[in-house]
Amino acid sequence: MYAQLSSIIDLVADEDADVAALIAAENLRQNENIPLIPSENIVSDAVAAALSSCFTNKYAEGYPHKWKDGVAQVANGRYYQGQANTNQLERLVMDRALKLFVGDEADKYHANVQALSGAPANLAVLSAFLSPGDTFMGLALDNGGHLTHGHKVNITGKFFHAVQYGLTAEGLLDYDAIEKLAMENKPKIIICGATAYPLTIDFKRFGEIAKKCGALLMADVSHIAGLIAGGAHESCFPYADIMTTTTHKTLRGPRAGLIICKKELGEKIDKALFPGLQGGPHMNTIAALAVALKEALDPKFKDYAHQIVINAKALAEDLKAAGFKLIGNGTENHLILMDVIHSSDAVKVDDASRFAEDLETAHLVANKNAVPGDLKPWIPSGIRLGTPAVTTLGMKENEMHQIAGFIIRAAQAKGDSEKLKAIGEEVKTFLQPFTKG
Ligand code: DSN
Repeated sequence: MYAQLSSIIDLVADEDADVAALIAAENLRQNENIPLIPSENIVSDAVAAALSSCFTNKYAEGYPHKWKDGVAQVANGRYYQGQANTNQLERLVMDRALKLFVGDEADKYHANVQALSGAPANLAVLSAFLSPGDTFMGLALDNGGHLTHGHKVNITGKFFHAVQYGLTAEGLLDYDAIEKLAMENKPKIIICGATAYPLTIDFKRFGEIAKKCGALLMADVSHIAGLIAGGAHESCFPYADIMTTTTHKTLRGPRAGLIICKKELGEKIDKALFPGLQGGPHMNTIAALAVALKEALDPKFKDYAHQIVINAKALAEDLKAAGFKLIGNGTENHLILMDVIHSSDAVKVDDASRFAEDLETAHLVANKNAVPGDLKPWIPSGIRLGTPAVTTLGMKENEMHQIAGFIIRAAQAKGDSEKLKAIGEEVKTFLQPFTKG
């Protein structure tokens, strides 16, 4: 898949044949399966190369700035020597992140690019402003929220008092109900953002609710960051006080986390992340993030972001027409959530987990997912699909119609492994023009 992959595999093989074989096998798997998990994407050769660069060797605890009177002063705030290049690199990626997400308002915001991924980014923000037992609000996991938005098994739900909001029976955010809950509970932070919500989020309304109850608004835009960057979804700014995101989903960068906040909140967030939560940042990942952000600043990325949504809508329309029940009745972003148990007889299945496995037998990789109203989230009724990765591969509406056809036939196969494998062979042929081998 990557330009340099065969030489990378050869280099690894000289040292470790087992790992080289696994890398080659994973490359083959990625080339022979349609990637439909909405949180996955495919990074560029340049991002992949930066990830494997010599920056991986460098420890850089601290920041390329020091806080004085609430202002980040450009200075060497690291604890070890040898930081000439890491400091330049981290400042570069901070500047690019601000340019991409707040543009002309960059001087009012601060970026932290050190979170190892989304979960530590979210925990850093919560721990910056909450003491154990303090109240915050987030969308419940079984309604499309994230573990770190206050689920009881996660540290965010154990250490803090997490009030969870949900969706209406139709699968929509109910802003009046969220406002009522916020006024009753007076959270210090409200988190908006989701991992399985197919519609746009009204950040302005969330901002009004947060202001009314005296909370900070944290927008976790992990899923839609690339859509925001490319202008295909409204930005959370200026309504959010803090934005957190992973950088590897629609944003198409390395697996990492990014926090952007109002400047006056920056010092607390920086200190909560390091030394509060993490040690040394992964500078090779930060180098790869710099490359990914440069790619996202390119005008071509706007076309990419809009095509993701066009593709998701095309796929959703065909699936709906075939009888699948779509949560939210369709999609406005990059993902589709289907209640496959309560779909029409033509396509319904009796076990969503097994259907996810059937799809994989047919070389279509999606994930099982709870849908609103599921009484047992560990026995989900849904399948979640997304278009970021297939759009990266260069697919458009025509290919979405073909993918919908494969999914519909996989449902109609009702677990017949011969039929599923036959679809899989067709999928492999279909994918060949889109993969680099
Ligand atoms: N695992 C991510 C997702 O698939 O949405 C959330 O962290």
